[in-house]
Amino acid sequence: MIGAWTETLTAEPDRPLLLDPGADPNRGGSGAWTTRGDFLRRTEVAAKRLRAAGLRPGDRVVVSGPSSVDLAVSHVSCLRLGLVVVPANGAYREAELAHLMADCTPRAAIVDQDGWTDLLSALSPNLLITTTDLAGLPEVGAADGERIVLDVAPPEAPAIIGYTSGTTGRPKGAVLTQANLLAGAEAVRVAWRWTAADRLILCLPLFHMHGLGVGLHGTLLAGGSVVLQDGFDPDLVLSAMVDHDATLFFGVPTMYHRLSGHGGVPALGRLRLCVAGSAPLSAELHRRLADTTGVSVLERYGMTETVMLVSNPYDGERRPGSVGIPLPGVEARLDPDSGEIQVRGPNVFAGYWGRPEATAESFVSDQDDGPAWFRTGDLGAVDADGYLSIIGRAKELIISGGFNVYPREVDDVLIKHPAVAEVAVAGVRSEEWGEEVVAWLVPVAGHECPSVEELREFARGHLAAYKLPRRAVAVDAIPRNALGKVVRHELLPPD
Ligand code: MCA
Ligand code: AMP
Repeated sequence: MIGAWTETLTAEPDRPLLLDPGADPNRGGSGAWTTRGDFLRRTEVAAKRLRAAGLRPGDRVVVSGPSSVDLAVSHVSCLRLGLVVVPANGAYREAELAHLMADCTPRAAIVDQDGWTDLLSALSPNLLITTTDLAGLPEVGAADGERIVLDVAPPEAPAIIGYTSGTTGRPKGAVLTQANLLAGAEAVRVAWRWTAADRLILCLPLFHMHGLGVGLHGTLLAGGSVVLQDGFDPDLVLSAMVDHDATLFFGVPTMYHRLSGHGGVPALGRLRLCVAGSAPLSAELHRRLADTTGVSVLERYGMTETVMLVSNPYDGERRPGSVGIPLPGVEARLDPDSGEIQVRGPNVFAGYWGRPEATAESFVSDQDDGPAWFRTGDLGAVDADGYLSIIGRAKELIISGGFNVYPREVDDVLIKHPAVAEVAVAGVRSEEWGEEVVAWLVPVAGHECPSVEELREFARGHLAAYKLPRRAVAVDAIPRNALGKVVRHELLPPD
């Protein structure tokens, strides 16, 4: 991966590459871009400082912060040194971070999140902790620097561990190799005709594959440029499209939903390509955007474990309600019995960190000696002309605004409320969020059922805010099967 980027970025070093949110003139910044040459130099210096601080190839490093050039530099410098980046959602609370830390045992953390330094050092007293400006790390003299070799991680070396709930259980670390990252970015570069002339507006967080593995890595591979925004603000997104002559926008359906209600939405029509993913884009929203802006949004399908898998075509019909056809290099099929989508290709991850059993369970092998197929946990249907639609999920998962919520993780926190005897959460359709977390509760005898506000307050210290229920429904019993397992699809949506 790294070799491919450095080759692209070495040419024409003065071309603009990244605009920091703080440098954006729309926010009072200087308008100064970080060029390709600046970025290469900064990532080289940073990688050498990380090495001088004692980090070695294969060490895990938690990286988290609002989007910024410093964050991108930190990320890429880790990859150049062969470190393994563990992106972490800034909304994580202590319990979520503790799980990640215990699971991947990082040696260092590069974090800009408020309060995380204390939290992380309490969780792991020997952890090397710094911010994305690498404050406090040793400087490296020219002679010492010469001896530090960069960009030599082999294709099979782990590069990122992305936490995701997979099909079951608590979040697991999906190990993506350097080769997986390259394959993931290369597939969309080719399919979406991504070139050095492109300019992306990127307001997706850099701790998920959508923003990181597609938005940032794709830009580095194609040699395009990117306007970084730290969060989604429709005014800033739309004005940036105009002011920076953007050509690309990538977003989750919740962002398109909010943009569709904004007076400035025709600005989307200036772009060469608008891509949606991470959750289903409703056919209705697809059509509404086409009617108001003339844009046929290109929907694609991916996963943390695989980067991108399937995409509507750049040329040809972008079919509402479908995710399209497999990307170059990706094979996809439906399991004949369950209808599960199974995939294989150079983009498919190496396995879950430290979990051989979970890894084995998530692959199926054929008799044909070809690579094993990864079980996505998504259910699909294929049209006669090969277009794939995602029609359901075999896995217990809620996707709210593009963020994954694993219901049992929420159940396990809410059940600790003293007035709750039984609880189960599930996703309910929502126009804005796609799915909304709703909690069904059986109160303890003699207690009032807690309100949703009370439940949110109770759980806020333990769960990232996007996992908190948005509605609560009191019931007499939670539907369960003969084994006592919650049957979530029998939880009836509130009116
Ligand atoms: C924020 N909140 C949410 C969500 N986001 N609640 C439910 N679902 C969410 N997704 C909470 C906030 O914590 C806050 O809670 C309240 O909602 C209001 O926040 P608001 O300002 O409206 O939200 P926002 O900050 O504008 O965020 C909405 C968002 C964001 C921009 C859509 O959720 C987002 O960036 N989503 C994209 C995530 C993503 O990149 N996913 C890709 C993963 P309170 O008021 O209680 O504090 S999937 C992936 O990577 C694969 C490979 C793929 O296919 O792409
Ligand atoms: P994550 O584990 O966060 O990478 O989420 C991956 C999951 O997001 C997939 O397994 C799908 O369930 C879902 N997903 C991604 N893109 C789409 C899409 N275009 N339509 C429907 N679901 C999607």
